[in-house]
Amino acid sequence: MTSSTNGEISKTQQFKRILQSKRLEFLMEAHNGLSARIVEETGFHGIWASGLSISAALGVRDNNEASWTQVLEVLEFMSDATHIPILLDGDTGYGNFNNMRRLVKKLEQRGVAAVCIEDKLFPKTNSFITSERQPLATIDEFTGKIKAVKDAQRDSDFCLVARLEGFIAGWGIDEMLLRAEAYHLAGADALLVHSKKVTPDEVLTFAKAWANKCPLVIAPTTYYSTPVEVFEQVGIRIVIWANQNVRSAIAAMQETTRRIFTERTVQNVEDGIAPVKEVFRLQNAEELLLAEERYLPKRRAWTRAIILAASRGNELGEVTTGVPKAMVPVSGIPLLHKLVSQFRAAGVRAITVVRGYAAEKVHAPNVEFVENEDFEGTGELLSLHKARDRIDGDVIISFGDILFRQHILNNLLAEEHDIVIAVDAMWERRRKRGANGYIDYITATRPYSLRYEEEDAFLAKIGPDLAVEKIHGEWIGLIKTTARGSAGVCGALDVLSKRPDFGRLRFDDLFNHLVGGGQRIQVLYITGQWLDVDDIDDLARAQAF
Ligand code: SPV
Ligand code: MG
Repeated sequence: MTSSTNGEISKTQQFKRILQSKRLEFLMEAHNGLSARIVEETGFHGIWASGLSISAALGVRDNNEASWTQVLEVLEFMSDATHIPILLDGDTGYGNFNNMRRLVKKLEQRGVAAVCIEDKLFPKTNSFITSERQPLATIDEFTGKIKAVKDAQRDSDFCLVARLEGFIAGWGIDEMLLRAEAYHLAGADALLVHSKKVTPDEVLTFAKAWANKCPLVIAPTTYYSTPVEVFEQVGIRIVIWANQNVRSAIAAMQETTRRIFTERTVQNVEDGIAPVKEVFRLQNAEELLLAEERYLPKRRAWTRAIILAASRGNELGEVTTGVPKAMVPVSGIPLLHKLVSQFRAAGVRAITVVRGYAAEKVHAPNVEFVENEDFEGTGELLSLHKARDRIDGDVIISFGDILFRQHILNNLLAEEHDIVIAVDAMWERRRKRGANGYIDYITATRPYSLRYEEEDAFLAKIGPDLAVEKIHGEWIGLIKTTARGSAGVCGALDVLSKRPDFGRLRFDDLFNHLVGGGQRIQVLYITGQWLDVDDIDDLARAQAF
């Protein structure tokens, strides 16, 4: 049904208003959901679902080669994509009165406001092809069809436009008026007078003789150069621009395709075609993103991972000559690739890798890269700062030289606090020096416990020099932030980056700054099941991990 459910005026009522309008109204051709949406957003009050254009877009002739249900499918997309009424070019109704009745039922179900049928025979031919040879339906047959439509429609505002093909088939004004009278009496809500002439004479003659007994519609495809005021003066109600969208699409596609073919590049056409973003806008991609936020249980698909992979890893010696640590193979697969697959397995699609040393050697499928040219002798925060504009929304920040079991990442993603860090409670088992002899020990509000604890643990302090009795664990190099947490991290980076020693700062400086400012950082305890690759021994362990 086309009636509205939310207080808006229904599409059928909208179309009725167009028919009753005091001004000249225009319908613009569309042939699929995309063109229909463009017609609507441009400002037209209604859409002409052209038989010629729909069949052309489907790659077939305008001879009822597309079945009526195939046309219906196209209409459904058009109707779903828009809020303005659609007048379907229903050809001859795809059969006799009975087929017509069924068509009306289906059109109403799909929110199509009106149908136009022409007084020819099924299968029809386009009016501009061998028109003289096209036989007209008898008046009785066609008026029977009109009555059937009016009896079949459930929505009293559904409209029928009866199209007169008399001029096209070579008949004169008398036959046209005779038929017009009969169609009007049978219940047609409006008449479409068609002409193949390059001048508007026929339609103007008809309009004057008809004297507004019911609204008149025209499609000036051949007499397009006539100013619309001329139609307005004789009281014509609707002008249909019947096929200009499919024709402009054809011209544009031919030109673009030809250039790409001959020039063997898309570079020269790129600026002249719609950007991909415009495609997304027309598809209303934004709405889905908002709906996902509302309805999806987890927002991992939105989470971005930032992997810091700028350092060489000097402790690995020759292994990292010309190849950064992140690209060192572990069981044949570069560390970075392992990390990327783990993030993907957890549903994280957007991945940013900060690279620096031997950047040209750092690659991974479907990730974006941010360059850190100042990797030499600098701390981690400088690298992170290079990706500052990526710290937005839900984010996972990871060192590029760690390996961990998937559950660690999954558990981190499931935590809800604004900033969460993964901390190994079994730090004593490792007792190793990290990169540059540095280990991120932490003290939390409570130690790890085997029992179920009501209270989450929060970071109190982090650094390499904590008194042993104060150490509750070792941060493994994984952080998760929500949008609020990301804003907090960015704020802290903005402050710290003004310090003259920013180039040497590390994550412990960031965390301590945040904690000092009152930010709560949740500690997610894990027990082993991870490793970092700092030296040759680590690498050997990693092969077995
Ligand atoms: C159509 O658009 O399919 C029409 C109008 O029937 S015209 O092509 O101008 O005849
Ligand atoms: Mg047509």
